[in-house]
Parts: sequence; C-alpha cells; structure tokens
Amino acid sequence: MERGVFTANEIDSVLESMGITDRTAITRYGSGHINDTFKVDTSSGKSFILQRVNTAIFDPQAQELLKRVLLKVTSFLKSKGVKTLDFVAYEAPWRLYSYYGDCTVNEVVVSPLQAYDIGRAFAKFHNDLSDLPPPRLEEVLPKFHDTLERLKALDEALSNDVANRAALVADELKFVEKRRAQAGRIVSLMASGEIPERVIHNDSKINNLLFMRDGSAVIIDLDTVMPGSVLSDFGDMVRTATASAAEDEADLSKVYSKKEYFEELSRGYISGAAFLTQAEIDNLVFAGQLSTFEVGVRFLTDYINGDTYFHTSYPEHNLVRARNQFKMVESLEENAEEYEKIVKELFTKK
Ligand code: ADP
Ligand code: GN1
Ligand code: MG
Repeated sequence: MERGVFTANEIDSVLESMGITDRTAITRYGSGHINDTFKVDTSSGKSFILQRVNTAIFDPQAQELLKRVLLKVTSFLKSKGVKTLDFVAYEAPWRLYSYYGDCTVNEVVVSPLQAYDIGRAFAKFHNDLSDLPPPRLEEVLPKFHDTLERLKALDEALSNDVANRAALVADELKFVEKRRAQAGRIVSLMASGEIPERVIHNDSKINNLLFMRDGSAVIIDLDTVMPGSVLSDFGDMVRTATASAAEDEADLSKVYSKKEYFEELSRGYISGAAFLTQAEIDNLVFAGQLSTFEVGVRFLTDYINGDTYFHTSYPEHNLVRARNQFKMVESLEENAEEYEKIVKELFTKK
C-alpha cells in the first residue's frame, strides 16, 4: 500500500492536541513497512517521532488494545531502568515519542561485531520481559507467526486473484510447495508444549533496533510484543542480520546469508540466553529458514492481493522482496549443516 498522505495542517492539529505548538520541521522518517512515521523538530531544540499506526491493520479495538499493551510493556521496562520507547502522548491512532538522535539504524549489518550486538540486545530483551507480571499479555495480532495461517492466506489470495497476478508467480509457488510440509514445525512444537511460550518481540528485524553512540542498543517498534516462541525472534534476526543485502535487493546474486554474521549473531544471542531449552536450541538453525520463508510468503501474498498490507514504492516491490527472501531461504538451507555445527560448538564452549 501507498504511505498515507497528510497535510502539514493535519499534522499540526494532531501536534497541537498533544501540546506541541512550536514545531519547526516535519519530515517523513525511517523505512518501516507498516506505520506512517515523521520526525518533528521544535524551536526548543527537542525532537520527536510522530507516528500514525496503520488503521488498515489495527482496527479501532486493536488500537486501544495496542495502546494498553505498549504502556504495560514500556512502563515495565522503564521500571527496570531499560531504555525503551518513551511515549510523550498517545491519542490513537497517533502517538508521539521522544526522538533518539544519538544513534544509527541499519538495513544491513556492517560488521560481525554488529551481528553479535544484535544477538545480545534481543537476548537481553527476552530476559527483561521474562518476568512481566500476569495476566498473560494480550495478543494484538493473534497468530502472527503461525506459518500455516500465513500459507492459508496465500492460498486464499491465489483463489481470489483480485489483481490478476497469480499467473505471474508460478516459480515462486513451486518454491513454496516444496517447503509446505515443514512449515508447521514450530507451531506444532508450541501446541504440544515442547517449545515454551515466552514474551517476545515478534518483529526483530535489524531496523527495529537503534544502535546508540555509547555502544548500547534500544529496541523499538514494540507493536507486536506478544506471547510467542523466541525462535520467531531468533529466526527474524537470522533473516535480517545475516543477510548480505537489503530485503528488497533485486539482484539476487547479491543475496545470501553470511556465515561470519551467523556465527557472531548466534554467539551474542546464546551468550545472553541462558534460559534456552534443548528443544529451542535444536531448532535455532531451522528457525532462520522458517522465519525467512514466512516473510517471503507474506510478501508474495501481498503481491497477489494487489499490495494491500506492506508499504510499497513501485508495483513489483512485493514480488522483488518475495524473490529476495526465497533466495535467502535457499542460502540458509545450503548453510544449514555448517550453521548447526556453529551452534553446537557455541554450546560446548559455554
Ligand atoms: P514501522 O512499524 O512502520 O516499522 P517503526 O516504529 O519501526 O515503524 O519506525 C520506523 C523507523 O523510524 C525505525 O526503523 C527507525 O528508523 C525510526 N524510529 C522510530 N522510533 C524512533 C525513535 N524513538 N527515535 C529515533 N528513530 C526512531
Ligand atoms: C513489517 O513494521 P516493520 O517494517 O518493522 C512487519 C513484519 C515483517 C517485516 C518484513 C506488523 O515490519 O512482520 O516481518 O515488515 N510488521 C507487521 O520486513 O506486520
Ligand atoms: Mg519497524
């Protein structure tokens, strides 16, 4: 979908209702696929992030639920002294947070050390939320990482074929069919209780992490924090933090998973994730393949649906992303044996 179009007057009236009357500049910000994000500068020198939550994905009831969950999660993190999103105002679907300027946001990892830092940061996030007080965190977007549901959505998109694109994706569908049988593995292991439910981020891609100049990291984009398996988060880290290129790189010869990044990412995550059970450990490598496959399926589905979910910048954008993700899946499959060895060694060294 196209990003939302808002006039300066509209944005100013939102800001005014939030008590901001001295703005000097409003600029589109970041490259998130879901929300409309703006940086707001003011004459006092303080800057903010103004965000409109995507109302096509979060209906009014989900918006209220989201707000409750976010305030619970961020106030809990703050009570532990963890730097997190700092809400200045929240008038659903709009919200304003303090802008963290002293940081960088990456689309692709630039060094093995950075991959290590990402692993460490999400292990800390999992630890920080491991004692979130009951009740069980409400699910704003249920079945978010139910890969079988994602495949059902693909099947539905194909049978509706509203954009007449089904005929254009025969190769991609073949790719999906070859892997359909293994797509329910983590969902089944969770249903049987073999893999525990924990509070996770659910969208642990690299650009949802701010690398602060002091060496620390702040995890943002908390809209999907829900109960789930840490394997979904580790998988999405493998998808984005071991990738040699951005997820919409169209030249597939440039797209593959980098072993040295996988090693450091895993080292960072495992060194902080003492809570991992054997069943979780056994599925770390597979989780990378599955999360990447799942996102590829979602991009493909959105392409077939005529681009109604993810922000796109050109008509083939979702198809390019899907192909890119499937190339990444192939690379992860090729590297699987070696990645299993790396994980095993990291545990024997511990
Ligand atoms: P989306 O859900 O659309 O991905 P995000 O919440 O991830 O939206 O925000 C989009 C981008 O905006 C992030 O990738 C990051 O670059 C930037 N961003 C978001 N919040 C902040 C913040 N508080 N300080 C600095 N940059 C931010
Ligand atoms: C979306 O919002 P963003 O860009 O951080 C999506 C994730 C996908 C990701 C793929 C709420 O994340 O689930 O994995 O795109 N977020 C939502 O890049 O659907
Ligand atoms: Mg984001």
